[in-house]
Amino acid sequence: MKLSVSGRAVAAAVVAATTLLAGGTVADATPAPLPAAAPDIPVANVKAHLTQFQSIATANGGNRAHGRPGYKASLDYVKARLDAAGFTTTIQQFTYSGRTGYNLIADWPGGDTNRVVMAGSHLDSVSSGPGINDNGSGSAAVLETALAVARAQYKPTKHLRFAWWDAEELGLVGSRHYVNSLSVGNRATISGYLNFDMIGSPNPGYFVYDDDPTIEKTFKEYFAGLGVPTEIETEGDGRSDHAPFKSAGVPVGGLFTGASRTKTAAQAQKWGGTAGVAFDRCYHSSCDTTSNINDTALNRNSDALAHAVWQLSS
Ligand code: DTR
Ligand code: ZN
Ligand code: ZN
Repeated sequence: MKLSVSGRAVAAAVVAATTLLAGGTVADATPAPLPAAAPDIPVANVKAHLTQFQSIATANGGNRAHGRPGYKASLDYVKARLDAAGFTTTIQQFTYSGRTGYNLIADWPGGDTNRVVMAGSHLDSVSSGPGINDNGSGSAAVLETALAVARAQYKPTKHLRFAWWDAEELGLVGSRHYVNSLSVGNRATISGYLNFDMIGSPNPGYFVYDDDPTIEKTFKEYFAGLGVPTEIETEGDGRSDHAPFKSAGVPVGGLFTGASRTKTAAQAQKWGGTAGVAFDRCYHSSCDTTSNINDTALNRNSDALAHAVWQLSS
């Protein structure tokens, strides 16, 4: 549960009074500062980005795939929002299957650049559809969290970096290119990489990657505070852009609401939704549109993303 500022002040006063009554001093009574609390991420803002991605796909052959106009238009949209908000953005180009690929990296000025917290998502879709859940959902939530950092003028101890990958659907190509381009020393500066790939599935589950224990705990505690049970993500390692970071020894974690696997009766009991139906029936299909999103799942995961970014960088 997030304590409000007044709630935290009351809690601190209770600690102080208790300590003084027990013969301690005010210095003993002063609790360590709590990490700054993340702001709520307005799900309407996240959905507005999804509407943009949908419009881009519709205007560009129905997809946002690597090497197609819809991908570059998606990247230009995200970059323009970040530039306007004060981020330092970099486009990293590469070539794959004869087509130019583009990763977008956005650094929030400040913080210890020897301790970098990264949050990322793949921005490309498959060629058969607009890819709004896969992975407009993750891309929009990462974008809106970055914009929330700017709105708050957040000044964390660690350095914040956000990333949008190209060609994940072709085999984690963009994220692998990024990791491979890092020197061993630069890899060591990344204290954690958080991945968000499909976080708004229409028949959602709440899955947390079971990789780095600190990152996993951060997400699990957040959902516990909401009273939402979670399961560890078991669709197999290596299925998204955290894999190249993990292979390079970077602590990783992330969230996932499910793809083509079927929700069990037990899962429907704890999460709602429909048993015997896929978490996302439109996975890699033309029907992965803005209608293929569960707003509650998108909202919860966007807020969990922001919570982890604030907590792990404070
Ligand atoms: N590979 C992702 C979808 C996916 C499938 N299993 C997982 C597990 C964790 C994250 C993502 C995924 C894609 O199709 O983009
Ligand atoms: Zn996919
Ligand atoms: Zn994906």
